[in-house]
Amino acid sequence: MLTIYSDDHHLHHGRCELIDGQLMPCFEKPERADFIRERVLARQLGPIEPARDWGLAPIARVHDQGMLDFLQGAWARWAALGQEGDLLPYTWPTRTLRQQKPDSVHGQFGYYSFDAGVPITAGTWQAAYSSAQVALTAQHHIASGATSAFALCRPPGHHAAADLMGGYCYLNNAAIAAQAFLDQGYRRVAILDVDYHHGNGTQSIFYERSDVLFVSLHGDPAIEFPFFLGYADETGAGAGEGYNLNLPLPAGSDWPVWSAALKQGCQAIDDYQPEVLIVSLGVDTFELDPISRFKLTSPDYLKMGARIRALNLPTLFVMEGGYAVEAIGINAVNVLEGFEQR
Ligand code: OKP
Ligand code: ZN
Repeated sequence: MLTIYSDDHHLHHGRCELIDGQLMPCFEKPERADFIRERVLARQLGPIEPARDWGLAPIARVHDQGMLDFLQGAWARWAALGQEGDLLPYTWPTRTLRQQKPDSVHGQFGYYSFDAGVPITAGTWQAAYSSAQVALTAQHHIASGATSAFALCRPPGHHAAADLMGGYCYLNNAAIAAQAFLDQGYRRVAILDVDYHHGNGTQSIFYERSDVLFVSLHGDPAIEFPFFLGYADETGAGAGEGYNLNLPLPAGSDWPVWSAALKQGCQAIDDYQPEVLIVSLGVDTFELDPISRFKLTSPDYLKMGARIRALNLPTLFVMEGGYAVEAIGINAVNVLEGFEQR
């Protein structure tokens, strides 16, 4: 399988995030992608190629131009204020407050985010932009006839909505790739999100559309981030009614529980008869993940890949979460090797 990778992800290295009332070093760190890349090489999964530059247009097909302008320009505005530390949002337009974009950089960051897990550093725009280009380059290979490709994206994307960043995500790489398929003439795209967290951004982008089926297995949002989306009764709206399937699972879910939900999700994908499958590949379902509560083991990821292969669809894997860095390469590449039945 071909892997697409960009070194630009190193340009994004946030310092801190708020966990359990304490400022901790960011879990979403450059070593994550480095370990995955090393495992791809060690297992000889296939060639690793750089991203090509497809420009802003395919990103703007999914994201709000105001948010893109903000993300691109935020660091320069922050630095011009004499600041050197990470830019973090801290006030959001929640209930009782007005939904309008203020003038200040902090106010605008609150307007374009839903949590504080999105530090903007000097290189964040370039890293997020290149992460989207990684997804688009892998998308191009599948549109050109490849049966699979691995977009080694970092930063991840599935929490990012059209005009909201959050949960370590700035640009929704999987959604940008899905829209690119549609813009190139595909009529039905399925997205299977196996990350531990609900892909609220991806769901919201396609919620009222029938050309993208979104299926997500994740920790029950009643007890898990992102808390405010991802429930089973969210089935789509308008033309999108019936094209959104959430499969929330309890804390402690292991392979028997998780794989039963995967079977249900795969049945829905099979019924939809998509022309292509995008897998939002998070491996934070791992038993040793520091911020998650599922119990998948490293060998389980081989079985996961084999199940996905059985759908018999051209498949684009887009990297999302996974924070047990010493195992992230093994687990992510296990899915890809299971898919290839090597
Ligand atoms: C991003 B992805 C834990 C706080 C977690 C955000 C998690 C974002 C996950 N106490 N905050 O879906 O892997
Ligand atoms: Zn996650």
